[in-house]
Amino acid sequence: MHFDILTLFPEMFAGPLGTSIIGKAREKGLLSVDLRNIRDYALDKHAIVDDTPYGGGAGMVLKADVLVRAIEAVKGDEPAPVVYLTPQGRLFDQQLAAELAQLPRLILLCGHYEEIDERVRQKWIDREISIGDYVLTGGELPAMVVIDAVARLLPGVLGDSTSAEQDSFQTGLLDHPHYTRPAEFRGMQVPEVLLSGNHELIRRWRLKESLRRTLLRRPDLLQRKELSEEERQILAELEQEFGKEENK
Ligand code: 4G3
Repeated sequence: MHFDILTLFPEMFAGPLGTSIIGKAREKGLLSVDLRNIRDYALDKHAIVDDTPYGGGAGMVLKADVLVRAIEAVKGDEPAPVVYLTPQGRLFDQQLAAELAQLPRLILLCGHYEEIDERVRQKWIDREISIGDYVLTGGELPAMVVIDAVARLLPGVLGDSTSAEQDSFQTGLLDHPHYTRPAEFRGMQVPEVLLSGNHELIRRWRLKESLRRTLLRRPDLLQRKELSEEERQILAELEQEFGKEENK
């Protein structure tokens, strides 16, 4: 998969996209990233990219001509959706990450000022994505979040030990607790079942602890999930343990 990034601050991307799993995946050619500085598409001698808003008010607006020159230059002949990272976009989640991972190419536009000229949005932006209900100084961190979440779903990017299929948002449940050696640490024990070697008991314990966490921390996830008979039964046990009878 190929990502084109349009940004005023390409230097922000080196660390996150050059390190660890994403860096390795790029070395292996499993994904590629092309960084373009929007300022390179400003034609005046001061390379001005923004201007004051019509109608007045605070903040600056990224100029339409500069943005469209950058978008058209990067687009080439191969069609690719242009994604604008903005708090006004569709909330990014695992399902959207999985959808985007099916595409051969994505163009990500990062604003660093309040907004872009609305005419660019109307005609050149295919989708708008928000990584959450908060405002950042720019769309660069959101773009990196999207790339990271999408890239790790691409074939070969994760090793067997970190398979994406076991992810909490793939199963619809939060992850269960994890332990490693030693079996006792400062008087705290690892749950005995995990030392038992009984794989069926371990599987059920993990499922129960996943359900417990989801029930306590993210009941909204449970409402949306299709539950198996076993999951229903374990939930009933948990509700007994909690001594309450909500959550059908
Ligand atoms: C547009 C995205 C862009 C308008 C961008 C701020 C947060 C997100 C920006 C605007 C951003 C997000 C740049 N901050 N939640 N900052 O995905 O007000």
